[in-house]
Amino acid sequence: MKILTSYIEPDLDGVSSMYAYSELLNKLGEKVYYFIWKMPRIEVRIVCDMFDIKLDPIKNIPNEKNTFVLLDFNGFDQAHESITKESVVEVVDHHGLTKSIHEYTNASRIQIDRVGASATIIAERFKLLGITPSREAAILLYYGIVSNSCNFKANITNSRDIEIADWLKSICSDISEEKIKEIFIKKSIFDDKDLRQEMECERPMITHDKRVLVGQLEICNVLDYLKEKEDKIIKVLNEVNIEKETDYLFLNMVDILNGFSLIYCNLEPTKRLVEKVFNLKFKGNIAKWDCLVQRKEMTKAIRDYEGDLDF
Ligand SMILES: [Mn+2]
Repeated sequence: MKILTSYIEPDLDGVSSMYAYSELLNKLGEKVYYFIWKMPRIEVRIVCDMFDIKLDPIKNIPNEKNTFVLLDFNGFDQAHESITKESVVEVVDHHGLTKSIHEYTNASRIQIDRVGASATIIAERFKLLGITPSREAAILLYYGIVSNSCNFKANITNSRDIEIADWLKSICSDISEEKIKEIFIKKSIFDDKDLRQEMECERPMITHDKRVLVGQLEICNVLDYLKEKEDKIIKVLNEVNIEKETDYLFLNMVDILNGFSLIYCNLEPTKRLVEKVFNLKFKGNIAKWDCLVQRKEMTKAIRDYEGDLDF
């Protein structure tokens, strides 16, 4: 049985990719299923509720007998433990290449393009094959692209994202740009007790023999939020630092409404890493980008850094 999946606790891009790609493959006559590891990100529920979309992933936990299509990630360190390198038969992603990509020896198709969302690549496959996605798939793909590219403001966005999003809009009348702000605002409202989950800082990447953890918080009005919740953010960072035994840890804060991002960090060695690798300067605990930079660009830059990570 072939299973389409993403990383643990996937975001809207991951979920929309698996939902739509399984629909496409099933329409092409191949019987496949999708599986969501743990609870998807809050934006998935927001969009599903808003458009009355029911997700129907398989419930039984996949095992080593399954083959897997990895969507929206390519690093084996992010894959669920039941996935083996040999069981990966396809990868569709838009993150930086990891070393593992050469170890998926049974993968017959790998497409990793530097676009705003993996949903872009999936939507392009529908269009290329002349197959119209269902209303649900079109909506999920569209808002997956919007969300992952921060409404096309992220550095990584390119014309392919804009073109395919326009195409999705043209085939599905339920898609509206007015909903975008509503989704972003809804996504920014959460309880303090869920802050750690929203900071997405549970899985360090291993690179240069170091444990590097980059959290990301995507909200509206980052500076106001920081003013109000800085002590709570520090508390989470300190907690995670000890628990995950990280060498370096920082939080990328993305202002999804105003279209910029900043790095928040309270650890001196990590500040030195950030300043060196990204050529930024800290003022207190904050280093500001002059545009919207996403975590995936930073993790790529850290992985690609030539030299030791000893700061
Ligand atoms: Mn993505």
